Amino acid sequence: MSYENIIFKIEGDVAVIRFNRPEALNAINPAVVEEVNDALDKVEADPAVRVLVLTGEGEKAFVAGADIAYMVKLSPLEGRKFSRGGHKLLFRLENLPIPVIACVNGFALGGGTEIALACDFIYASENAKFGQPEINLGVIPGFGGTQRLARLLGKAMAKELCMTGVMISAREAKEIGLVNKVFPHDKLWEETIKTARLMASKGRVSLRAVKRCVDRGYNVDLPSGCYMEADAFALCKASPDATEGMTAFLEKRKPEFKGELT
Ligand code: CO8
Repeated sequence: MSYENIIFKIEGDVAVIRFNRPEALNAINPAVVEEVNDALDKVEADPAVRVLVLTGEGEKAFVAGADIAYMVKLSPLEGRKFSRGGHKLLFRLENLPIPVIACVNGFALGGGTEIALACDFIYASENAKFGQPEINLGVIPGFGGTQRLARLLGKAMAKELCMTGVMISAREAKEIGLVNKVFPHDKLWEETIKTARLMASKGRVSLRAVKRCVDRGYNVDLPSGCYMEADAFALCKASPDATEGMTAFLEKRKPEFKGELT
């Protein structure tokens, strides 16, 4: 499939999806959803890819939300279908076996904040803006925002963001725990790639185990989560990467992880 709405590149062990509709501030429509799904097929099929980064093309936006010109024409049932397509894509992103970083280079509004929320963590530039402005359009978030915001930030903060529709700065987003790190705009990409490459140098099996344990363990009680962690620890121990990592430490050298289970 050739892409018109995203730019997809694999740069060594890091794959990059760039939302690419700068004329509409990278707003999402079904064509974007279809192209991102296709790019995820390629990411999943390539064992050399260790980390995925999502970002926006252009200086102004990561994603300024769902495409309002598209949404205005939808019937209620078509709206539901669009929302479910977004949910499916974001579950897929969340469940990828590799880490996903949202590199938020500008506006991340509505669906833009929701996409970033489905990534493992968010790095943002100083001029990034987050928010759920759907209430200003007479609707509500439709790509999981009411759910993921409440789980990440607590119910009260999720309600305030979704009920006021106000935009918050990257600094405010960091203060409330939405964003991990904020960088000067011209340093954001370099810093994101540095972290992506650092994670890519780790064992694939253990990266996957961390992601699964944190995500799956989050919604269960602590003893069940710890039980899951012990099983995942054993799985990592079955991987040659565990032998390599510990032997390398004892031999005072850098480990070389193969990312295989047997
Ligand atoms: N959809 C379509 N076009 C957009 C969008 C969008 N979300 N955002 C910006 N654009 C377009 C503008 O219309 C404009 O186009 P043109 O040049 O042809 O007039 C161009 O991008 C540039 O935008 P502005 O001139 O408005 O740029 P400003 O710098 O003045 O403002 C803002 C930037 C503040 C980001 C402003 O564009 C804005 O408020 N955009 C809308 C943000 C928004 O409300 N997002 C939420 C959308 S709803 C949503 O995401 C719901 C997700 C789930 C839906 C599923 C259920 C169906």
